[in-house]
Amino acid sequence: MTFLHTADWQMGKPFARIEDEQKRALVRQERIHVLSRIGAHAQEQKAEFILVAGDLFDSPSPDKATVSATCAAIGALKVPVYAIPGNHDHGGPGSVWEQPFFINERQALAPNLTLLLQAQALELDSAVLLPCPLLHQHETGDTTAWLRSIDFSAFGTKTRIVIAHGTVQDFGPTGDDENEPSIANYLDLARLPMEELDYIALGDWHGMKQINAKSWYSGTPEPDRFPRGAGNLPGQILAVTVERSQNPQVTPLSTGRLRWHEMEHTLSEEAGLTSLEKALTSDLNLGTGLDLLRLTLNGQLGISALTELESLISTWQARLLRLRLHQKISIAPTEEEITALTQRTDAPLIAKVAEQLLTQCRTEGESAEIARSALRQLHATLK
Ligand SMILES: [Mn+2]
Repeated sequence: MTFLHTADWQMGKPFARIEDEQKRALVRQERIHVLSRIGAHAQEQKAEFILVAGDLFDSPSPDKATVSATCAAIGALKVPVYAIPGNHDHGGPGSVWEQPFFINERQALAPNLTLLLQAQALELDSAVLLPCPLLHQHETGDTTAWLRSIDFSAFGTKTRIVIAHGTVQDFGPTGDDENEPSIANYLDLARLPMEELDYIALGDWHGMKQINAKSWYSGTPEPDRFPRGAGNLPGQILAVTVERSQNPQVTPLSTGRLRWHEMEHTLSEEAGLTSLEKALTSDLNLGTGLDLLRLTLNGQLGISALTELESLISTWQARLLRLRLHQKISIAPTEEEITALTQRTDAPLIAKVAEQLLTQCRTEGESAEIARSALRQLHATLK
């Protein structure tokens, strides 16, 4: 039996840091579009169903347009979809899952979607789903605890699949969810009766990750943030083929379309801006309208080169869906520029001011920053 495992769709994620309204809409829309790519994989793999291991929506109160678009995209999937609530869209009173608008849209547009809102087994023809839904944003207890003491003999030879959302180990100071202390929603897989289970579909970690022979995070199908180190592989779903009492065969399938890049580049007067342009166009192959870039620039540039850089940056700001720039370049006027500013027999006052600004530029702090800016303006005026 084969099914697809996905999680962390986070439909309606606002992407508020993308200033341009059209680009922001495009990035948001891509999260809906990814479902059609998941659907194509479902057909190709002859998947019996699709599991969503939490955080289908980005918030417990998504707007109506997001609810409608999501339900329509799920309805187009042609296979049953089973989902549990995660920390972003937790269940319980007042949750999206209880709102009349969602209930109506699910019925009208996504009759193939089943929400698993309770920790209780759901028997399908070929498998038993064992959901561990989150009913609060921060669950202090382990949502998988109920599986430690149930009678598995009732399920016979059906494949047993756990669906859970949370942290299984300390991946870093704050887990994967920047708003969450890693201690919340902790899943103690070591305490589960592993031999009674066949697959554990995990959500919350946005990269794909295998935890043990039977437990995997699928990651988010469409990347939603800049890379977090090697080994974090978002933009995929998992095709899982599994039988009772056998280790699952898990195949990652690519679904992501947006490209989130991270790059650090050091500029120098000698190398000029060509090295940066080459890095952006040939190395990263940017410019397809699907790229977002976090760029850190180090090094030193002269006054004219810095102005050229600004124009290059504004071009890339237009081309990219987002350019997040960490500008750490210091100004280092070239010999020519220094001469042009300070050796002015025709304007001794300008020469004097330029001398003072140059001295101030070489210091640290705010006054140096102001001096650099003043020097550039002075240089521009004299050109
Ligand atoms: Mn989550």
